[in-house]
Amino acid sequence: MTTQVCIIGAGPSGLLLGQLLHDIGVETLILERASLDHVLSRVRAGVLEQGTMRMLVTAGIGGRMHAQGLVHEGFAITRDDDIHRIDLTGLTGGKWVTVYGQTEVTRDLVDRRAETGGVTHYEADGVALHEFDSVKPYVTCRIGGEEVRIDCRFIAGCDGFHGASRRSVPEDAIRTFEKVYPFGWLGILSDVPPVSHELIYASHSRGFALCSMRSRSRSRYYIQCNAGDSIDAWSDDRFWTELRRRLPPGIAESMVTGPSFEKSIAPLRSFVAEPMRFGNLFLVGDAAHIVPPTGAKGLNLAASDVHYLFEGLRGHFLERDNHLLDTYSSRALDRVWKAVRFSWWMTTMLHRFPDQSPFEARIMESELAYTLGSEAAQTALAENYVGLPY
Ligand code: FAS
Ligand code: PHB
Repeated sequence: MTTQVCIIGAGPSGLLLGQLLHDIGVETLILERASLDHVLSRVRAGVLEQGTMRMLVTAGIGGRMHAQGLVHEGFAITRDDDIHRIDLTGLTGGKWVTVYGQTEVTRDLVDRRAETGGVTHYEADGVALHEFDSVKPYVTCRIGGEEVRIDCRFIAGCDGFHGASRRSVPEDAIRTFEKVYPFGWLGILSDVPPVSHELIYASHSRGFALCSMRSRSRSRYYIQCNAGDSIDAWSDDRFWTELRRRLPPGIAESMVTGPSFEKSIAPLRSFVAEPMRFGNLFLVGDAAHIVPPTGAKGLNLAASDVHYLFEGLRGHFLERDNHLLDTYSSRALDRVWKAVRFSWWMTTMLHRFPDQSPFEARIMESELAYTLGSEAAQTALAENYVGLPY
């Protein structure tokens, strides 16, 4: 088989890049390790920046997103029993975010690729990348039990944190930066109306909590839990009781609870791999970086990586100009590190760290108190939350 760009991974990065390239006549082939059902069963991000929305509209999937997505012009931060609203739109000169689940984004991209004739091989086993430091890279894998070789001009590693792409790079060619947080997020989905029409980020002496949603009838809630926690230790009743204890009484009392139909624990880490290009292999999205979900940046960073790489590949294939391809890594990393900083800052300010010294705990309490009392600090928070420019 041959193609122009072989994309490893059919998550949001791979599907969005594949669609944008397909729409300008660049041939792509996507290799995905999991089944389509498994990819569509994943519950992850919930908040889209306007830049991400623009990319998705360009890729032809604006319809359902605009019909079902919820525009959010602010969110609340609670500090024990106090409630503070962060006026995103007022502080950023009119910007907002949209609540529309990553599961739906993935479903829309899968449907769009099928409609427009793009090829994705699911359950592709043993994907291996070869000679990406040459002008004739190729990928091998097993599809339906048969060994397959795909010759291509470029490889886009869109296969997430645990994928094959970053691991294919020689150790001496890549530098990684990592911080693992001493806690996780226990999240549930439940078909009950959200407790508030906007998100609530709760900082509490018992730990962090987040009240989010997927629609006006489907809630997404998270609580900070121990890094080694198991969902078996968390019945629905125990979850609801703990969530309510971390919220101001007025909010807790008005919360509608019900059975969860999804429950999972996500570990939290900050991670960046530099550079994001190795010859004709480009790392995109979670394959290159991970952020704690506090700042809702993971999916949105994947979208800005795709923006930079798509621009570079369009220059190469349509204008015979490699400048934007050659600057992909530096342009993407500049925005990545700013989002990594913001996600680390918001996580550190809102969570309780078991290993924190009393001095550090006071400093973080003071960071939150200053932020909630300063329009300048809230403006900085808001401009990062709605998304820095590409
Ligand atoms: P993805 O990991 O989504 O997709 C990579 C794809 O590559 C997957 O389909 C995988 O099966 C495939 N793959 C892996 N190895 C392969 C191989 N060897 N061969 C072929 N295919 C392979 N972000 C937020 O903003 N908010 C959140 O609340 C949030 N919650 C999250 C919860 C969890 C448990 C995780 C893991 C992430 C969460 N994220 C969140 C971040 C998440 O949304 C990512 O940023 C987003 O999925 C990035 O998309 P991709 O880069 O496409 O990577
Ligand atoms: C979500 O709805 O899943 C969500 C929202 C905001 C975050 C993280 C996750 O910061």
